[in-house]
Order: sequence, then C-alpha cells, then structure tokens
Amino acid sequence: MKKPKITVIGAGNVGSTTAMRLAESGLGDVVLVDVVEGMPQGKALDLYQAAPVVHHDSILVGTNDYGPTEGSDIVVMTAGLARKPGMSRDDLQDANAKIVAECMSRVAKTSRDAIVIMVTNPLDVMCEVARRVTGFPRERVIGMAGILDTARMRAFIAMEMGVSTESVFAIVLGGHGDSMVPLPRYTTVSGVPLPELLPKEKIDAIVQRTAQGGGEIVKLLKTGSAYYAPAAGVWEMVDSIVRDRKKILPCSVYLQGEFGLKDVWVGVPCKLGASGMEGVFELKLTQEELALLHKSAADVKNQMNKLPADFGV
Ligand code: A3D
Repeated sequence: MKKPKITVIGAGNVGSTTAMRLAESGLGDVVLVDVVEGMPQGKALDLYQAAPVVHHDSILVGTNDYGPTEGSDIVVMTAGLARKPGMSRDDLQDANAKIVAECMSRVAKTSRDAIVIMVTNPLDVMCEVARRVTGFPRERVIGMAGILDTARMRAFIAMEMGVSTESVFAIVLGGHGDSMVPLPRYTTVSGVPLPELLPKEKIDAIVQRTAQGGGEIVKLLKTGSAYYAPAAGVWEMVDSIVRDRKKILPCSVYLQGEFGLKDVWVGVPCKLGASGMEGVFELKLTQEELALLHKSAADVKNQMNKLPADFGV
C-alpha cells in the first residue's frame, strides 16, 4: 500500500521538529519546504540519516519549490514569523497572511485533495486565509492549537498533583489567544473532575498559566516561540487522520452553527479521521462557559475582519 505523503511547509523550529516526529513514528514520507535555499534539503537529509539508528522507513526530502510536494495527502503549514518577547500573536497577522496566502495558492494547485493542518499564527485567522485561498471545504482545513493548549493545562495539573500527565484529561475551547476558554468542569484526573481535587485558587492559577502558556515560553526562549509541544500537537492530528483513529481532539474549526456560532474559526472538540474533520462534538456548556466561548469567537472575528478582501495570489 502507498505510504501517505505529508508536506511540511516551513522548515524552521516547528516544521523541522514536526517532520522528525512524523518520520520517526512512521506516519508517512515527508517533504519539507522552505524559502531558505539549502536549509530544508539539509534538514531533510540530516533527519533521514537518523533512520538507520532510530529505525524508520520514512523518506524525507527537502525542497524550495512545490514540485516534490505534488499529490500530498496532508499539508502541515508552519511557515511564517514567530513571536518575540513583547509581541502578541495578532502582531504577526499582516506579514503571515501574505506568507500563508502565497503558500496555500501553491498547495491548491499541487495538492488539490490534501487535508491542510494550519499552525502559523495568529492561528484561527490564518485558517481563514487558507480556507479562502484554497477553496477547500472545512473538513480539509483544520487548525492545531487546542491540543497544545490542553497539553499545557494537563502538564500544569500533573505538576501540581504529582501524577502522570497521562492520567489527566483537559478541555480548552476558543480562539488560540489570551481569550481561550479552559474548562475545569470537564477536566479530570483519572475520571475525577478537577474541582473535586484542587481548591479554586489553584485551579484559577492553572487556568491563567495555561492561557499565557505560549507567552511564558517566548519570554524564556527570547528568540522565538515554543516548538516541541506544538509539533507534538500536529503529530497527534496527523496520527488520527492517517490511521483513521477518529480521536476527539480540540482543533480550530470553521463553525457552521455549532455552539451558536457561524463563519468563525474557534477551537472546539472535533473528530479527526481519514476524511479530515469529520464532525464537531457539541458538549453541553453552562451559560457562563458559552458566553466566554462567544467572547473568544468575537475576538477572532474582529481579527478576521481586518483581512484584505483579496490576497493578490
Ligand atoms: P521559525 O523557526 O522562524 O520557522 C518559520 C520558517 O518559515 C522559517 O524557516 C522561514 O524561512 C519559513 N518561511 C517563511 N516564509 C516562507 C514561505 N513563503 N514559504 C516557505 N517557508 C517560509 O518559526 P517557528 O517554526 O517557531 O513557528 C512557525 C509559525 O508557527 C509561527 O507563525 C508561530 O507563531 C506558529 N506557531 C503556532 C503554534 C500554535 O499553537 C498555533 C505554536 C507554535 C508556533
């Protein structure tokens, strides 16, 4: 059977780490694309030379053009500027919209049937750029953010309670920004809801740290933003799609009436399988939680409205 072909656009920190995780777990052959001459070729060769040692049969190639990406099953979009200290994700919008539009116009021509996983920030708005430029249905443009946000929350809870991260399950909804909506009520440790396990002040502190989790890493790194955990988030989405696992994962989705929201991208739990985003999982929210989700969606919509009508590609 043919191995899946996965293109990763942007061979920087997130892109190259993603390529490594995908190749080493045998999910498919990987094509790494970047504008910097020689860099994706060098990184792909370096990653491939690890194969005899870490035992995988994935082929990795690097390229500066889209010829080798032709007919990709999955395209992971990581190209674009990353945050530096003092910047918000929205500060990246104008520059990254141009990059995303340019790359997606190439994808639309070379990989018409691909499922696109977006990573470039500001995530939810860049999903809209990809949707408009490719014309792909919402099932095939999906944003990676919620897995990262929930993974951060799970890690903080595990640290606080001294338990395995695997025993912690969390849900974070909303846009990938400061107005994201962590849901402690649906967060459990081995099936027990978090509010029964930790005092409110501790939970509030964890929620706050989760919402600012990206900024915390940017401040520490000083020269860029997080990439190991983001690449793990992409890996989990690709794994669910390639293996048709139908995992329920929090992803940015173009909502069409779910949760009372329409024509806006926000993080919600959805089913990922061989067809891409196979359905939104509409969990029951309290009035207060729903209001927070709508506020977060309004922030995304506000940024979406600042996009140009035409991307010139
Ligand atoms: P970085 O290491 O700078 O890599 C970006 C790469 O994109 C560089 O190698 C550039 O040369 C390349 N690039 C720029 N323009 C193009 C183009 N037109 N075509 C192909 N390649 C191009 O950044 P990074 O990997 O740390 O982050 C990449 C993006 O992901 C940024 O926008 C981050 O903000 C975003 N990001 C999002 C999350 C989410 O959870 C959504 C997490 C981490 C990073």
